[in-house]
Amino acid sequence: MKRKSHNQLIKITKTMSDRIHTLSGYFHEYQKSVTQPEEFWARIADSFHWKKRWDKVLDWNFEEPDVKWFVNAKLNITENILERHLYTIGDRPAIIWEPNDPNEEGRTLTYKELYKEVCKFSNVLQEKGIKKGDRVIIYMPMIPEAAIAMLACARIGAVHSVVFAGFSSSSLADRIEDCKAKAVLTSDGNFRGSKKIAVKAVVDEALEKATVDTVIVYQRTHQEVSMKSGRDFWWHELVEGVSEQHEAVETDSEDMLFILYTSGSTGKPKGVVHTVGGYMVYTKYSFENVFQYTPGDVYWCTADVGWITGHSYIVYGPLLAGATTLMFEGVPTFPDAGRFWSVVEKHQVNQFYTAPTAIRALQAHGTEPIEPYDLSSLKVLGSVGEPINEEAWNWYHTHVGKSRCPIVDTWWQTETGGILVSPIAGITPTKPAYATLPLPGIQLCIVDAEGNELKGNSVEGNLCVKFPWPSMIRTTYGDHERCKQTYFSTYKGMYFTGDGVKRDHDGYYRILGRVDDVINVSGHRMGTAEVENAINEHPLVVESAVVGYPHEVKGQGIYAYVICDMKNRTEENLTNEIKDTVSKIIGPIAKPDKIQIVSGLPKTRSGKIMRRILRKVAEGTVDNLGDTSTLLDPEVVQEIIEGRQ
Ligand code: 6R9
Repeated sequence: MKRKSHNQLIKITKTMSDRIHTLSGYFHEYQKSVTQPEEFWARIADSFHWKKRWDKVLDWNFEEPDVKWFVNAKLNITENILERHLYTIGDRPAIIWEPNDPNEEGRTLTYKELYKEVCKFSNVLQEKGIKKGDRVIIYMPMIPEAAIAMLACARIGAVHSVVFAGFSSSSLADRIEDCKAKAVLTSDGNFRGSKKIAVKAVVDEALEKATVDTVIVYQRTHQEVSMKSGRDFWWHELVEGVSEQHEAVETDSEDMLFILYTSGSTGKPKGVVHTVGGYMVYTKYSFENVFQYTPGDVYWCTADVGWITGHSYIVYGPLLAGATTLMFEGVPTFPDAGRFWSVVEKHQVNQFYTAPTAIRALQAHGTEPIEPYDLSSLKVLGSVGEPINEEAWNWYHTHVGKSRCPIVDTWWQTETGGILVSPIAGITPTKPAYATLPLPGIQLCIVDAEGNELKGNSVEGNLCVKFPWPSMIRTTYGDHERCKQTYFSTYKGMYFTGDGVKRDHDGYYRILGRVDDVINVSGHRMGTAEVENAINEHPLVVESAVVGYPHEVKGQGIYAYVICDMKNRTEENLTNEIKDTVSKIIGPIAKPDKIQIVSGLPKTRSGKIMRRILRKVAEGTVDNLGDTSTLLDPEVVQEIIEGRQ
C-alpha cells in the first residue's frame, strides 16, 4: 500500500513537469513536439498507468487514413481516472453537481465515491450481457449518472455513444440503428429551467423504429413512464446490493472508446470514432495546460455531455487530471439571468468555460444580474463552439473576468477530440477573437483552394493539419470511406477541418467559420442538407434550401427558402407546421428561425442551387450578388429579394 502511494506520488510529480509555465516554455515544448513528436508524446504518455507499454508510439498514413497511437499498448482509461487517484486524492470532490433548481440540494461525489458508483454500474452492465466492443447509447440529462454511465461503459470496454437529450426520437432512432446499439441508458425525465421534459417517452418512440435488448432508466423527475417488461429496468433497482468492486477490462490503445454523431455537409450525421489511448493522453494534457488547472481548483464547463466539449472537458480531461469538475443541470437564465454567477460564487469556481452564444445571451441582460455576486474566485475564462466576436470577448473580459482573468478562446472540433488552437491561460498573450497559437503537437497548415500551402504570416485560407495528434478521429463508424472523403481527400496528405482561417502578422490564428455547408447555431453544428431533408418531410413541401445568416445571439440563424403547395393554408400556418416538422425530425435546435415561401430557387443550368445568392439575400447584402448570368431563371432572384424575411 505504502509503495503504491509512493509510485502514485512519483507519477503526480511527473505530471506536473508536463506543465507549461512560461511563454518560452511553450515555444520550447512546441518545437520539441514538432521535431521529435514520438519522444514528445511518449514522455507525456509515461505519466499514465498502462497495463502494457506500447511497442511503437505512432503509426500513420493520411491517405487511407490509418492512424495508430501507442501501438499495442494495453490499458483501461478508467483506471487512470479512478484507481490512479484513490490513494492520493480519494476524498477530493471529483464531480460537484448543481441541479436545475437552486433550491434543490446538489451532490458531490469524491473520487472514492465515483469509483464505487462506476464499479457498481459496470457490474450492472455486465450482468445485462453487455460486453467489450458492444455499443451503448446514453440519452440522459446533465446528472452525475451520465458521467457514471460513460465511465462504466469505458470500464467494461463497451463503446458509448451519447446522444444529446434534446434530440428527437427519430434522430435517436437513427443513431441507435447506425451503431446497432445493444442498450439505451436514459432517465424518466429532465428538468430544464421551468420545464419538465419527458425523456423516457422519447426513447419509447425511438424504440418503435429501432431495437435494443436493454433499457436502463434513472429516476430523476419521478414522472410517470411506461416500462416494457423484460427490456426496461430501473437504474436504482439494478444497482441495489451490487458489488462496489469491479476489475477493469483490458483494452487496446486503439480500441474504440466512443462514437459521437456530428453533422457534416451531407444529410446524414456521421459517427466520429475516438479510441482509448490517444484520447486519454491528449484530453488530460490539453486540459491541464490550456486552463492551467492546479490541484484543489474548481473547474466548470457549461456544455452538455451530449457534445464533444462535455466528453473531453467535463468528463475525461478533468477527471484524468484529478480535477474537481462541476456539472450543471440547468440553463443560464433560470431562475434568472444571474444563475451562472450565483453558481460561480456558491462553488467558488476558478476556471469557467462556456460558449459565445451564452455570453451574448447574458450580455443582452446587461451587467445588473452579475453585480450581486462575488466572482473573485475566477482565474481563467474559456470560450468554445464558434468564433467569439470582439464585443462579446470584451464584455466577458471586463464584466465577468473584471479585466484580470485571461480568456482562452479554444478552437477544436468533435473530430479533433481535444483543443488544438488556444492560448495557454495567463501565458500566451491574448487578442480578442483570436484562438492564438497551436498547442504542442499540432502542426497546422493554411492552404488555398488548390491545396497550395500558404506559408508565412498575413495569409488567409482553409485550415488543415498535416501531422497526426493523439486524439484525432480514427474513422466514421461503419463507413471508413466517408471519413476518407470528408477529411482526407480535399487536400492530399492533410486533415481538412472545414474551417476558414487567417494567420495575422504576429502568426496568430483567427478562425473565420465554416467554409462548407455546415452552419453553427448557438455553437451547435448543423448540416444545411440535414435541415433541408427534415423540411422536405412535410407533405406539402416540394423543395427547400437552407443557409445560415448572422444572428445576434446564436451566431448564426437558420434561414430556409421553401417551395411548397400552399393548399388552403396561410403562410403562417404552413411555416409553423414546417418548424414543427423539423423539431420532430431533428430536435428543437434545428428549427429554422426564418422561413420564406418562394416559387422557385436560383439554380444554375446544371441544376445546382446557387447558395451564394441565397446567403447574400438572407444576410441582407443584396446589392452585391455577383454574377447571376449562369442562372436558369434570373427572375426568381428578384422575387426572393422582395420576399426577404
Ligand atoms: C468543440 C466544438 C466544431 C466547429 C469548428 C468551428 C467551430 C469551435 C471555435 C469554433 C471559432 C472557436 N468552433 N470552436 N470557431 N472559434 N473557438 O465546438 O466541436 O461541435 O464539432 O464544432 O465549431 O467551425 O469546425 P463541434
